[in-house]
Amino acid sequence: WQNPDRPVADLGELGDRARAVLAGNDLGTMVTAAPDLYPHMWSWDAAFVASGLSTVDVPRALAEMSSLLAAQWHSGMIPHIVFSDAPGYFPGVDRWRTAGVSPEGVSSSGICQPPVHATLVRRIVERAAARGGQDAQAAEDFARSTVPQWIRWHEWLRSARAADGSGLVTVYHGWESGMDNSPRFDGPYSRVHPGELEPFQRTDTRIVEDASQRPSDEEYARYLWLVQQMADVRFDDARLPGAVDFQVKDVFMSAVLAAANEDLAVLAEDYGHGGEAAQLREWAAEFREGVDSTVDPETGLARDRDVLTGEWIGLPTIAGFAPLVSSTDPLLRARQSELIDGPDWTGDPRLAFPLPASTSTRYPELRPRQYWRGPVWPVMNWYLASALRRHGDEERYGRWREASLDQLMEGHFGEYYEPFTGEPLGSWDQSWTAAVALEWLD
Ligand code: 2M8
Repeated sequence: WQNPDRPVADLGELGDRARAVLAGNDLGTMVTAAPDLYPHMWSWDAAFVASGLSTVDVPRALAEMSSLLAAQWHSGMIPHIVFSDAPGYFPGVDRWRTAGVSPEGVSSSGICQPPVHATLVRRIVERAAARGGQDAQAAEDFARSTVPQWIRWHEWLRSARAADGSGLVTVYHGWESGMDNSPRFDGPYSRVHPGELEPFQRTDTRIVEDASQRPSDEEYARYLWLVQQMADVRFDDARLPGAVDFQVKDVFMSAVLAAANEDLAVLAEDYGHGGEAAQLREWAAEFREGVDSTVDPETGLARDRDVLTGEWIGLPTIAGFAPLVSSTDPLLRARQSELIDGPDWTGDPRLAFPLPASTSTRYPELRPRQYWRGPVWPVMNWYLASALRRHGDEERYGRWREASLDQLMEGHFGEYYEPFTGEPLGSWDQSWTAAVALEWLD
């Protein structure tokens, strides 16, 4: 892969271009996840985007989070897509059949995504506080008024998705994990047999013309079948367990929630909701322990579990490093850190940049160009690196920062990258990629 047209001259230009990508994708009250492929707001994308934006414009970053919160369901769920008026994405709001279920005036999907929000809100608030003046005031006002909504979001996750006290969050769709077609879900999806499905036309493969970079049509049929099953019970949390053919304890999402509970406890204490902080810390511990308990002693990787069959899912994907996000066990952290430096991951000498791919590059089923089956995702690398740093690992953070900036200098802000050639894949000008470029540069 040789970049013909867009190499970036220096880090200053990288920052300018990243800011231009976010400005170009900004509809005013939401930054779309990508210009053509994803012309709406995605829940976890919005949190990363807001964090990146806060390096430039704190009020705009807070407005992004407010737009997302405005779509919160009465149950407390924050939906995975908030739809803009732009056409061209499938499945759109009509296919979701959320009208009458979502709050009045809200146009959204009916499922959720990983709860990175509180972690990134805390980051934005701390960044703004360090700046002082109006930014600090705006962030403080935002935190004070929205902490209860974030708490409701976490309460919903605990009660609707992890009431069993396992410290592991159930997802009813691969889309909820954010890693849609990761091989982690192949087993559970192989047991989803679409029945009579309303006909559909995909739009993603019209935009990403090389279909091998996207999930297959067979996979999409299963995705749509699950949407239909959930819509048929009107996304009623109590009825989902009896209605949906896909139920997985998602270890990575659980780690995200453990970390976010810690962050929300800090925000709750600082901004007038100290009474709830102890509960949030209890949940943080519960999910932290839940994640640690899934680690396969042989491979050292954390595992998902198929709720419907009881089987562990122990494939070598990036989700196996969930403990690096949440664990406080020094031995486990040391083992995972060593693993991620090793030849199956960032130590593979064939890599264009020493960064972890979404699936081990030694995995026989690796698909280096296909979405969550192998490519390197800049957003994941930043999220994981910031978790490493928070646990004191400045050294690895520094290495990944350098490699990530090298990777991004080709200038397309790709959604994901081919691990061995560094070719940008999927969408270009992807918002969360631009956002993490700004975070690395900050
Ligand atoms: C991808 O997912 C959407 C469905 O939610 C899609 O393929 O249409 C995933 O990478 C997801 O994690 C991400 O939030 C979304 C927008 O960037 O795209």
